[in-house]
Amino acid sequence: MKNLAIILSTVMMLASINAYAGSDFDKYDIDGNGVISATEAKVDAALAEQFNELDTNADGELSKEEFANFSGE
Ligand SMILES: [Ca+2]
Ligand SMILES: [Ca+2]
Repeated sequence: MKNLAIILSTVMMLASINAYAGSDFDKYDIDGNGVISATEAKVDAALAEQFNELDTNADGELSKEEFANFSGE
């Protein structure tokens, strides 16, 4: 559990740095590899909740196109 807390706080920190990077997609794509992983989605409770629904091709990552369907609520 301690490691998880460290990982999550690191993710949150990186997310806040990237919050100024531009679009919401870029904000969530913390490592900048062009897709949002399930781990990256965890910085936003609503996104994490909708992740499987948004991942229409079920590859475990959200492309920009898949993320476009995210309502943000
Ligand atoms: Ca990524
Ligand atoms: Ca996908």
